[in-house]
Amino acid sequence: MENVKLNVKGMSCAHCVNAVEGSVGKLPGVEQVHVHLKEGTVEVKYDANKVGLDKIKDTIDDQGYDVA
Ligand SMILES: [Cu+2]
Repeated sequence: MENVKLNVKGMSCAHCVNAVEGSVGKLPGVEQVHVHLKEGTVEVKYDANKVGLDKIKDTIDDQGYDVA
């Protein structure tokens, strides 16, 4: 399992948390996803054999947020 903390801009409320956690959490291979709203970060635990970091970043981007 890989553990990564991404800096994500634009998340401001519970809706954003749900959008990010919901979409990333649905990806096959993602074990756990947690948004830290005040920090502006997203922590993801994932199986690198099943899902790539690029895919995770793209998914957050698709929800309308900027991944650093
Ligand atoms: Cu929001």
